[in-house]
Amino acid sequence: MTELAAAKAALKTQAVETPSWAYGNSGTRFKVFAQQGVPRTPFEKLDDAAKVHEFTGVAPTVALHIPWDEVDDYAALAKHAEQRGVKLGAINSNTFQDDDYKLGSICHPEASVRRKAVDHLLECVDIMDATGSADLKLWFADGTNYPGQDDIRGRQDRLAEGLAEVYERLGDGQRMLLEYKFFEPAFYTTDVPDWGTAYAHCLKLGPKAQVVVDTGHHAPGTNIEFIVATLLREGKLGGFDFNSRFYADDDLMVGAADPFQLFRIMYEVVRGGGFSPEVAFMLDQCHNIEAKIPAIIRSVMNVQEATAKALLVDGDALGAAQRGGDVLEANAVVMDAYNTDVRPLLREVREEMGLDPEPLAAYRRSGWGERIVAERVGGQQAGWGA
Ligand code: PSV
Ligand code: MN
Repeated sequence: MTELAAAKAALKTQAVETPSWAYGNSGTRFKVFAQQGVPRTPFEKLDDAAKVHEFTGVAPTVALHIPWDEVDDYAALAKHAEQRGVKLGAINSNTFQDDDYKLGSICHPEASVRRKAVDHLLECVDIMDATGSADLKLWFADGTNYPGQDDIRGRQDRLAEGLAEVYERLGDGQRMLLEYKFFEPAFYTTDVPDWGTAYAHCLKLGPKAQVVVDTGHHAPGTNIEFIVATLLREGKLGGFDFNSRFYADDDLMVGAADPFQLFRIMYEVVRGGGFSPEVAFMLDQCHNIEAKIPAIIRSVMNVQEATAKALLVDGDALGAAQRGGDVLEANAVVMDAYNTDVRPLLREVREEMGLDPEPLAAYRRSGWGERIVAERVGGQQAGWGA
């Protein structure tokens, strides 16, 4: 197979998971701007997600957030997804929106609050059993705001204890993905602030615990691709929460702020053998001012473009330049791939997959956007906490 044919084959098997919450209303802490036609139920979120998959061909699963996507019958929700051509993906826990969690959740100083948080995580595993989801994605808002507020080391012990209980509950084929974030909402210490802390906990827990890299959760200037390369080398990269940041955890469309960084990350994924079903490629974004479904289609396309460029890096030429100490040539090989216009290649890939080569134009022509505005009248729109 030529390199181009191999790249095309890989692009056809790509899978980007979209987040249910990106289809609902969201905003900053200053204002949530409601949009017309936004889903009112988890079922309607899946209807929208199915459209993203229909036009991109590479967004076959949808992540849920509990309790935002709480329903009486999860098997029925899974069936609804399948009827529309998608499947339910990672179950995201939410231990950050109850008053009880003011001082943390599974790291809280009070045993009763820790119990409540762990019970929620166990409930999420029950939901995974019903939906057939493989991944439990954990992000903890836990931390402290002031020196002395709580015992940093004691909080780590509580974290380890809570995680261990949930880990024991995981069934065959189920994993926990532990996400880190350097600050917010806590501002002095965060209990899982970085990949090292997440890695240390996952290593102790065992093979079903893996680290998830949310691209927006790093300090400015952090070399995220180094983290990706290291976690892959250690067999501990469970997945990504893709999004873009200019300043903090901005949750903008992936590839919008820094497409070169996304390419560098995807290059390490390809280089490290991470372009496989063992690594979950998820979006974690909010579309506060832009139309949601087209923004998610654009994001999926941005991931595809970065991946295509990463697949086009000439490995032989790069290796030769690296071994020969030819710094400029090695850099040129990488930049040549990055500067390739891969849009014609992706159009071909889509045509070969039986898709319209232009997903955004095809979506616009489909009339789905107008239809949901006309039909989704009344009821309460989904959004944070809904
Ligand atoms: C936290 O900032 C985070 O990245 C986690 O993944 C949450 O579950 C998600 O955002 C949704 O708010
Ligand atoms: Mn995230």
